[in-house]
This record gives sequence, C-alpha cells and structure tokens, in this order.
Amino acid sequence: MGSVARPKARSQQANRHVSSVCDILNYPVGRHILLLMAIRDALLPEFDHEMGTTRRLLERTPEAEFAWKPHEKSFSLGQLAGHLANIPHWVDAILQNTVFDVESAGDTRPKAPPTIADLVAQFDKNVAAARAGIAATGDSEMMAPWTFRSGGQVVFTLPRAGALRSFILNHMIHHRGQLSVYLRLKNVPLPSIYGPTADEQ
Ligand code: NI
Repeated sequence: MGSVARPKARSQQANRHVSSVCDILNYPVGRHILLLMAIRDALLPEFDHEMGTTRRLLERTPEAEFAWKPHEKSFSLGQLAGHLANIPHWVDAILQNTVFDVESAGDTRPKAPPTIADLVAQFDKNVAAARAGIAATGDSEMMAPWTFRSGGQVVFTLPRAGALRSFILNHMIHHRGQLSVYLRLKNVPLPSIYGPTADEQ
C-alpha cells in the first residue's frame, strides 16, 4: 500500500504548493495556465514595462547637455543615453548565438547620438526587434546556455532567459538609475519610475 500511497501524497502536496503559489501571486488565470506559461510570456510584460519607463527618461534627456558628466570617470550624459538606447540591440546576440565574445565584437564603447530624436528612434528600432525575437523564442531555446566571454576568459554562462534578465533588463535598469540621477542634477523633471518622484505622481 505504501508504494501506491506515497506518489499520491506527493502529488497532493505538489498541488497544494501550486495552489498556494497562485494565491500568493493572486494569479487570476488558474494553476494549469500558470504551469504551462511559456518563458517568453513571463518575460514580455516586464520587458514592455521597463522599456516604456526607459523611453520616458530618454525622451527628456537634454541634448544640449550631452557632453556633461558628473565625475571625470563617468560616462557623459550622451554616452549614457546612447548606451541605454543600444542595450536592447544585444537581445539579438543572445537569441541568435550561444556565445558572445566581446573581444571580437569591435568597439562597443558607448557613443552619443547626434540628437535626442535620433536616439529615441534608435531605441524604438532596437526594442521592436528585441521584442519580436523574444516573442518568437520557445522554452527550449530560452533555456539553452549562453556564454559571455572576453577572449579566453568566460565572464558568465546563463540560460538565455537568465541572460535576458541579467544582461538586458538588469543592465538597462542599472544605467537608467544612473540616468535618473543625471537628469535630477540637470533639473529635468523625473517621471514616475517604480512610483512617484518628487516631480510627478
Ligand atoms: Ni553597461
């Protein structure tokens, strides 16, 4: 009897666990859909939200101040904005290959675009291509290991889904945090980011 009862007990325990996860997340569509959700469907709402917030900051970046930097070791404002506009472009390198070697990638240093309109247009083009790439990628491809290396040295290896979170989203959020400080120091009113700012609700 024990050999029959144990798997059933495990199954009931697993179901209770899934139910409680759904309760915690207040997930409206039910546990079966949660379990079958593709990785891309979990990533895309976050991707859209974060890209939208970044765009709102880029739109406000004053091009007359592109050369300004808060410290001699820092990116200039134009370099920082240019880097932010370029980060979504790296989604293609994650989804189309399994290895990226920064040493053979040529000059990847951030460059300031000529105008803020050019910069936002470049960002929009990169975001649209990145989104289409993520939307076309299934779970097995999302879980394939992706390696970032610098010549002979492996910097990190992550499943592609992890590389998208770390190397694209977290990386962009890091630099967007810097940009929000640059804009504050230049007296540019800040939009809501993860909540109201001193300038806007
Ligand atoms: Ni960076």
